[in-house]
Amino acid sequence: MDLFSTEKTTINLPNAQITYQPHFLTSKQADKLFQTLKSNTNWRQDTITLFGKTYNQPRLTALYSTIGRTYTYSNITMHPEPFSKDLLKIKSDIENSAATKFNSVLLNLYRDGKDSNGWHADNEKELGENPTIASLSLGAERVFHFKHRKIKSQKHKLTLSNGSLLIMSGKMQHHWLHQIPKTKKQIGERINLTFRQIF
Ligand SMILES: O=C(O)CCC(=O)C(=O)O
Ligand SMILES: [Mn+2]
Repeated sequence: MDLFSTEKTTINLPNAQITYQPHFLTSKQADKLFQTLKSNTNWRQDTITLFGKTYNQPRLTALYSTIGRTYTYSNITMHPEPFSKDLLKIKSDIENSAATKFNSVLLNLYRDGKDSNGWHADNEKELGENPTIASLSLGAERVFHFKHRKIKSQKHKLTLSNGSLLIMSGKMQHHWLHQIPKTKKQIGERINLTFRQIF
């Protein structure tokens, strides 16, 4: 059975590479995985502290890993859970497509347009020198923004559709920042999975 569309766009950027596959999963497969992950994930509400004030992070998260070690980003320490059967299956499909192995996945649940993910790079030292990050999107479309840290003309947007797979590689996490901004549009929930190799 032909499960995956091979339509794939490669975007060569200064100091980075992105590939985008809009229909990595069919919309039916993506809807089903969304429902499974929405119900079966132990979603956490983390807090962030900025200038001594504590706020709820504007999304819910969960971390799964084949290694038990904690993972810290933006001063948040996450305790991974073991991979579920559904997540192992999608991990293996993505590894085949990306020709890379992953041992961890961070899940984000954006409940509506008010949920977001601010400018950052996936550059924690546990991810190694030039990490390949594979990002699967399920549910509502959101706009992914990315900008070069130094070349101000290098600023781009990509709408991430239901069932799409975005792969960031090369030196992207050194030289670029990315974000999912809030939107005033009335939109539904979205789950994003970023597969990573944590050393
Ligand atoms: O939701 C997305 O598409 C991006 C998520 C992300 O950048 C992250 O979790 O590091
Ligand atoms: Mn990121």
